Amino acid sequence: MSGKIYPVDPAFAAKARVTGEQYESLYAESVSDPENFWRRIGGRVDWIAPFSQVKDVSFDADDLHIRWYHDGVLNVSANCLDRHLTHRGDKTAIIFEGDDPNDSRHITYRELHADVCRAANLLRNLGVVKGDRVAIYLPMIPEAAVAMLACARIGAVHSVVFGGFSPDSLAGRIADSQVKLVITADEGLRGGKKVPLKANVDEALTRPGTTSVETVLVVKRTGAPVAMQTPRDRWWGALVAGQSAECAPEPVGAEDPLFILYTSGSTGKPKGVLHTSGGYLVYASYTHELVFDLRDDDVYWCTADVGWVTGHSYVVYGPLANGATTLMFEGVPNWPDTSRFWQVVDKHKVTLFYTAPTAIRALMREGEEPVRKASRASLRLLGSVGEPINPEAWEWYHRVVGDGRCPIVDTWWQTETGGILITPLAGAIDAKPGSATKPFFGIKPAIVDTNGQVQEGACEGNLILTDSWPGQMRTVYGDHQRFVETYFKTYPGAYFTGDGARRDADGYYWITGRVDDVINVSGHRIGTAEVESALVAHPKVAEAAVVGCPHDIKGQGIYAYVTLKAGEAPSDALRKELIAWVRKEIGPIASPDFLQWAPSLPKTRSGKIMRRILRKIAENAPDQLGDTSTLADPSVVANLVDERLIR
Ligand code: 6R9
Repeated sequence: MSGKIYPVDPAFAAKARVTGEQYESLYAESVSDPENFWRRIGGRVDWIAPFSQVKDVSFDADDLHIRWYHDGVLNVSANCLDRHLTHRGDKTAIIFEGDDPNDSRHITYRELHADVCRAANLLRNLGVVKGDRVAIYLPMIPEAAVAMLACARIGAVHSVVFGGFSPDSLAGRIADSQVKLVITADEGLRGGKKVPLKANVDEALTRPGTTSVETVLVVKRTGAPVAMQTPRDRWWGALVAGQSAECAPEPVGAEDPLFILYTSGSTGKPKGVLHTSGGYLVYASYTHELVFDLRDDDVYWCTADVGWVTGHSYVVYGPLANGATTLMFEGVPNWPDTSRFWQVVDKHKVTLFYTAPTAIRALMREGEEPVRKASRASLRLLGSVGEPINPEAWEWYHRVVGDGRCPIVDTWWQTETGGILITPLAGAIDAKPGSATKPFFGIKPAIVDTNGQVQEGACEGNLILTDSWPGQMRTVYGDHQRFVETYFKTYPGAYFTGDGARRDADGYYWITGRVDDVINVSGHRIGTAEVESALVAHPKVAEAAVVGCPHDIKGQGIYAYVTLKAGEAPSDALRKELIAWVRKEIGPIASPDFLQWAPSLPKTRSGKIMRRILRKIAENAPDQLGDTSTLADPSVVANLVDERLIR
């Protein structure tokens, strides 16, 4: 089970930022003397006032605190822009590739600096001050990065909401952090289809709890007519044009918040993951430089949307802090055709390419021809993120996309971790398809058994992290107790990732997937509880239970069991209606792939739904249901097995 090995390419290693020997010695130093290690690495950021403290951390649930560089003062946007102006002012910071293949442009660091200053001045003039929350609900256009950096420039806290989320999901996020200003666009454009972003904002702002919003700034993207409410709604373009292109960066404490990003958990509403400024920037930029073996002339493309953490750390903050050229792609992999990714690679001479297994699997299904049509000669390193990559997809990515000559970095991390934690370094660590390999500097993973005992050597269990790193989340916005409960109570003294993992005899980590009630759909986290509460909000639904099921392209699909209220009859029309309902309540990514009618659900005598059983039925493994004797009514299982939708 140790898998096939792809050794480090000696030619790559000869020029690599980190070699095998350097990895071993730096890793050893980073975990034995984190204080000195991170003191040195902290110097990669420009500080307005230098830090003297490095690490101040306790994972003890009764005294939980995580602080890095906490007496340092900096400005994140100045680190991403101003400090590059002398040497890289005319270098391209952002390459924008629009949904339409004829729509692209380059933005230099100097231009981006001016755009961000204008936007920051605008926000200030609209009354946004340090600490205020700003929601960003935009497509993948340069204005999204500009808006994020403008917030950072004035010390405002951004909360980017993925453009695929519904008005209700947006409203929930706005209400939770009492957002003062929303930045959106008239419409988004993806794969030739329009997304009514402004109309969604209008609808969201009719929901309870959203009256904190004073201003809605609207970027013109498609030019479609949209309703503008005065004085609330204002056009971004006209207003930024009138602002000064200079804006003094606000001095921000290392531990002042930079952003909130909502992510699904196993229970309740999405959590507002809070990241702060200093440690986050050190960690995002450092991992970006080393994991992607970054050079000054690289053209780096991460396909993630800024609505996800990968878009924060590895489209915007990491690359820009490193003075890199980062490509922002508005479109989708299969429009106008399934060769699009590789056409974009050739068009902009992309050297470093970072995408998700779900995209690789979808493209793999189309065969090699759409890939082979493009040269891809510029590529030198490939990355994967978001979910476990199955070895078949890894091999195809390597052999076809990378022509067998580009190393692959399979990077494991989470919204909560701020940056990559387990990954190969291409010049240092031999790859094994399907394994995220070894911990990055400063990261101390451990595997625990069901009793919480840390295991040694080759083993399998739950993945924990026994020490902090600068990019770690600091709290759940507005609910510190939930932070403590979710991550630090299960295994006292350690951060619990929610993932299962195996470690092989070579010390390689193989992430096996979520061990909690979170489903990883196309690399996006969906809480089963969220989908269940959307379903039961429908007037005809009495009860619902949602589990993950295998899915060829998405990795995991959403499998829902629905019990209707007395007097309601199942029908195909109702099934479609319920699926559409979830789409509308949460967003298209949460639509159930399968919806099975359940006359009743398997429950324990105390009334708890036995998801273990439902998962096995959804996996088409009715012979592995295990012990059903503790069920209040074991007979309900037979019906569910008979009627299962995957066989
Ligand atoms: C960055 C990101 C986090 C969850 C995580 C895990 C899964 C991410 C992975 C991976 C195996 C990888 N995950 N990368 N599993 N191998 N290389 O995706 O953040 O959206 O918060 O998801 O994704 O299950 O716990 P996020």
